[in-house]
Amino acid sequence: MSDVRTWAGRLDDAATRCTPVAPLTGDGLADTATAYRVQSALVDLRLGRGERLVGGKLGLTSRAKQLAMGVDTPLYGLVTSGMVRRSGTRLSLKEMIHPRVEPEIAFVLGEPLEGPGVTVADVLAATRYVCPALDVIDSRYEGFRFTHLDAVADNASSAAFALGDDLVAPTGDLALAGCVLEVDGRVVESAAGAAVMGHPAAAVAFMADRLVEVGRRLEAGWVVLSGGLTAPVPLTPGSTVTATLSGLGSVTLGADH
Ligand code: OOG
Ligand code: MG
Repeated sequence: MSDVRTWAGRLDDAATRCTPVAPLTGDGLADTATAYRVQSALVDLRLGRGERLVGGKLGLTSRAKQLAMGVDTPLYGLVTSGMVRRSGTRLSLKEMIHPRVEPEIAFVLGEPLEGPGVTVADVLAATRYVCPALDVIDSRYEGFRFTHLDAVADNASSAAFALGDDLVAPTGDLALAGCVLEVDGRVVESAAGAAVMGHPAAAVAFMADRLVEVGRRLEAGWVVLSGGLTAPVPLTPGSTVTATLSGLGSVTLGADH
C-alpha cells in the first residue's frame, strides 16, 4: 500500500513540476490491480485539492493509437474538473511536459451504466449527447515511453480535454462518423468512428464492465472520452488544432509558449 501512495505522489509531482519520471514498472509495479490502485490514489490527490470527478476516458482503443504508443491493450482513466477546457482555449505549454492531442468522440451520459455485460445498445440508450473532443495527453514518463501498466498508473496520460460546443443526441451511425484532424488548417490525420473498437460506444461499454472490478460505475452526467481515433499529434507553440466529426461539429484548442 505504501508503494501505491509513493508512486501516485511521484506521478503527481511530475505533473505539477512538469518534470518527467522513469516508468514505475522499473521500480516494481507488476500487476494491473496495483496499477489501477495507483491511478485511483493519483486522482484522489487531485480531488483533495478541490477538483471533482467529471467522467472517464478510454485509452489505446484504436489500432492507430496502439501502433503509435507500442502498447496494444486498452485501458481506462478518470477525468476531473481541473482538466476541462473550453473549445477555443489556448493552452500554456509551460504547464505541461510534452503534450500531444488526439481527436475523440465523447459521450455525455444521462443515465448511469453499470457492468457487467454492458452492450453498445445499452451505452447509446444511456447517452444524452455525443460530441467531438480533443484529448490532451501528457505522459509523466520520460520520452513519452511506457508499458500498459505504467500508463494505467498515470491515469491514461490525462492532462486536459475540450468538448465541442454542439451537443447532439446520438442518432446517426457513430461507427461511420468521419473524423478530420487539422493543425493550422492543414489536415494531418483522418479516421472513422469504427477505428475505436468497431464502434466508439463499445469503448464506453468496456469501461463500464471494467469498473465493476473496483466497485464503481459510470455515473449520470459524466463525460466519457472513448479514446483517440488517430495517432496523436504534438502540441507545438503557436499552433491551433481542430477536430471535426461528421454530424457532430468541431472542437479547437490552441497552444502558446
Ligand atoms: C495513453 C492512452 C491515452 C488514448 O486515447 O489512447 C489516451 C497514451 O497514449 O499516452 O488518451
Ligand atoms: Mg485519449
